[in-house]
Amino acid sequence: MARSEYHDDSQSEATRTVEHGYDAQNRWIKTSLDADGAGEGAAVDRFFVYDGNQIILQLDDSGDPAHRYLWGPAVDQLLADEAVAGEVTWPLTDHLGTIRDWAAYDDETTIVNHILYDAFGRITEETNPADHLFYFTARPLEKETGLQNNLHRWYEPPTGKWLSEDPIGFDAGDGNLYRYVGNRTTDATDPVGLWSEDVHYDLTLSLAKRAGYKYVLFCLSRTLSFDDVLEFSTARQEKLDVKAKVFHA
Ligand SMILES: [Ca+2]
Repeated sequence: MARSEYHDDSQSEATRTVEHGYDAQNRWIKTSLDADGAGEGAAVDRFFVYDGNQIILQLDDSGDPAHRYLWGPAVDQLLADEAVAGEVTWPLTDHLGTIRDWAAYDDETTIVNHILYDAFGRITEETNPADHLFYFTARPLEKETGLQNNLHRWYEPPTGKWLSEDPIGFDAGDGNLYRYVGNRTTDATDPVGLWSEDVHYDLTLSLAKRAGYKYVLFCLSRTLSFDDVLEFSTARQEKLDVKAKVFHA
């Protein structure tokens, strides 16, 4: 459990508190918002149920389902948000998976929310702020704090920074522990938050898997000898084992 408090000044009581709950796998499973902090109002809870690394259900304060989410096979590929008490809305995303529009369909398609962002994922305009959970790169945004959850780290879009160090530390091969995939954001990705992968690798693996292949041999753009490939493959095996679980979950 982690707690954030908001104060008007250093001497005053909290005017708002937010608590986060996590499970044993470090997944964010609960937010408790006390909108008036030390005031008389009670905190309101939200709970999240996961399938692997994706939130598939959002439960309200009573523990009843409020939203159900449908995911595709690609990294953070959100396909639909079903509000239990409302309608199904469909995200229209860009190449990063960022949701630019939410659409509803009832004989005809209607855009129910159009969202504008700055380059670092901060929402600059939203035509109809609803209780959607997913925004920049289709990761969950906690509007109570303005923070985006990325499994092992929270990201703060207004400052464009992670709030904590890379959980794998210097194993990332980067002296700066606050960077994402060594700043190679145009050709690397980190779907789980514990390593980086070449985007071409992920794309090839995904396509090969859909085509029914069980094994894929990857080579870098330079020419590799067979020994190079063996060494490369062995070093990657541990990652692949874990990754396979993620892909086949
Ligand atoms: Ca209170």
